[in-house]
Amino acid sequence: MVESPLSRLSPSGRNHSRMAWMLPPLLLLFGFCQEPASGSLEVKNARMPVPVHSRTAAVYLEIMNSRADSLELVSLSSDISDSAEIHETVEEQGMIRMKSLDSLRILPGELTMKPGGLHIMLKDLHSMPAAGDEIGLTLHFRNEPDLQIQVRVVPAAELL
Ligand SMILES: [Cu+2]
Repeated sequence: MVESPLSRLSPSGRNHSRMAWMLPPLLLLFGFCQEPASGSLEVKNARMPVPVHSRTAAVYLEIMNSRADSLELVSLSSDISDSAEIHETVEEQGMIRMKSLDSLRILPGELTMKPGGLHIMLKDLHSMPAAGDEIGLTLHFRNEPDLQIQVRVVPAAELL
């Protein structure tokens, strides 16, 4: 990789305060942003109840869409599983079950994923996270750059 001024502005180089004034123009120039919140999209309160087995784990979060149009979440990838799906909880003939969605349209405003509703489901975990851990999750959108977030692992009782 070519050594450029940008490489010295990585998040680890926080003591380069002398160069901080250069950051906004550079971000504009390269259309580049490493923060989990871009101007048009913010994810808050991402959490995962401690999984009880390695087959599945649920993730709940809030997405704030500040764009004028809707966002479309098309897929996810996590650092503890190969498979991550968008799930919806539905009631069919008196039975509660989960349905996998191909994509999720997020209207302008706030969308809340919560137990008994929309959620993200990780399958076949490579490792079993414990309360206090953080796992990495990347959200892929059709019409917005990828968003990388950290998900807090919390005791299941915290979600009730
Ligand atoms: Cu599910």
